[in-house]
Amino acid sequence: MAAPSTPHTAHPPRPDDGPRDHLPWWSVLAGIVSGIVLLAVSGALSLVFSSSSSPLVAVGSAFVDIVPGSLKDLVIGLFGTRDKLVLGISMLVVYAVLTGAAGLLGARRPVLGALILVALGAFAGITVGARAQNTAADLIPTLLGTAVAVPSLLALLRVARASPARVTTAPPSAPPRRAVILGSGVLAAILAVGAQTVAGSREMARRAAQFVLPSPAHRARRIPEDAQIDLAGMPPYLTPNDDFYRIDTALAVPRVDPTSWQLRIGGMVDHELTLDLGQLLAEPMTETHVTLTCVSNTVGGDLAGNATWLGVPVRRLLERAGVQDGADMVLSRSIDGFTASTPLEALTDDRDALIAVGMNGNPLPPEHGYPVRMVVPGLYGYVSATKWLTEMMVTRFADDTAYWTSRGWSDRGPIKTASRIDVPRARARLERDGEGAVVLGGTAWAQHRGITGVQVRIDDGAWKDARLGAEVSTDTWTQWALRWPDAEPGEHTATVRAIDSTGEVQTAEQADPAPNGASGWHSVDFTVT
Ligand SMILES: Nc1nc2c(c(=O)[nH]1)N[C@H]1C(S)=C(S)[C@@H](COP(=O)(O)O)O[C@H]1N2
Ligand SMILES: [Mo]
Repeated sequence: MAAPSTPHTAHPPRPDDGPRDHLPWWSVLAGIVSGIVLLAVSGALSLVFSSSSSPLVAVGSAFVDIVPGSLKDLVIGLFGTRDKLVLGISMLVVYAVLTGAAGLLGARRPVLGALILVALGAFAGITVGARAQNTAADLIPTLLGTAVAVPSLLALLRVARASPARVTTAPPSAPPRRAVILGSGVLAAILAVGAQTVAGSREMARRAAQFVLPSPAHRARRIPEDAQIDLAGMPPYLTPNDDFYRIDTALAVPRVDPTSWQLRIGGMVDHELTLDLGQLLAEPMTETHVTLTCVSNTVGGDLAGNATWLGVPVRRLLERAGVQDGADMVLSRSIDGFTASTPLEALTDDRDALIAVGMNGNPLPPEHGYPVRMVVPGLYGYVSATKWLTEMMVTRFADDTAYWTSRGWSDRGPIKTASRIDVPRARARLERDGEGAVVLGGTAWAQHRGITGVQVRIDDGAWKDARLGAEVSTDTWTQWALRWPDAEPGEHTATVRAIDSTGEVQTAEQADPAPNGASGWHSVDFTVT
């Protein structure tokens, strides 16, 4: 098999000429590097367009959307940060294999290598184009990335082929010099892109921080000090924004431009409304404490957080729009195409359902929906808490479904009464105090009904009433503590259950998160010393 000759080759190399083993590896590397060029160039340009115009983000998001709904409790991690990382790494591995193959095949037939790269670019382009929030302009990063990557591949393949053994008559330094020049060009491009990415995200954070919140017309109740149980290891009563759990299908946090943001309210209404951010911020603001919970939370899990939210009551804007008879649902839509179907009555009764702009005294952090999201007390996030909100359509459950409800999750998402042991942690040790007692503590919630009691059982003993921290509102969680006066040293199991204001005792019946939330009692094994 004749290797491709360079212009400098005086004699065609013989089949066994040169270190053939090296040739494919350099070509594979050439393919991978040009693949990186594609991602780097398009990734950098996506800073100018939108996060969803990045091919990596678009392909990953498409994958997330295709995963069947029945897998949601398995892929719950997908929505937590770590499994997003796992998805990203798996995608990069597949991509490295494909671009490596482009290099390998390109070693023999450069056109074939180039075609594979073009095909990858086209696939990415189609995926980018299919994202709900993208416009034709969002294709530009992928197009330009591919346009730069293909000549890079051809150039790198030439370098890979120009191994010293073959270039017999060329000045000996020519191939290395070319390689150095090309290599450093690629490296410089990657570094430039990296720097841009960091600068871009800093700029984003800076802009978010500049947002000035209006002061509330209706202030939230001050949180009494004894809402917080004074016990080491208890979570803070209000969850700091940085520690607030994050669940969404967004691989890259959508970058919403506050200056062009608009909220449309339409569907079964008498008058459609459109508000920009200035108009929304000019509305009288309500401040309220609400505990948010994810339907994917498992018994004892931590996909729940409590914050002080600031926003405009949904009720007021719906009144202004004039909801028509027969409607029973509002389909809210995020800039990235995520939708939630919220029962109309939860948005029009007297609860503090908000179109929120503030979280714990700050503008919403980007990952929690900047600039505007929904917060509805009493409902799981998947049917109510749309982040990066852009649209609310008044409609009927009979006519429309939302992101998760079209994947098998329940239409109605009332939060189940739940309780959790935070102290001690599983398999931890509790040391007896001077009087031989230990203290257990935890959190209970039944949003919009409220917690009226928490009971704890040690081993097979009787249920004992825990002391409750102050109740701030029925929409927030309540902390509890139980002192066990004559704690016996040794291994024990504690179990907790809550009672809500309807008098209902939290069910012992175990259920998985799908389709409408986990149930069962939380137990913790621990040792008294
Ligand atoms: N745009 C968008 N909004 C969303 C989601 C999403 O995937 N996309 N997930 C929902 C779910 S399932 C939950 S539990 C809450 C979580 O809000 P948080 O991340 O601020 O805690 O957001 C809701 N809002
Ligand atoms: Mo969720």
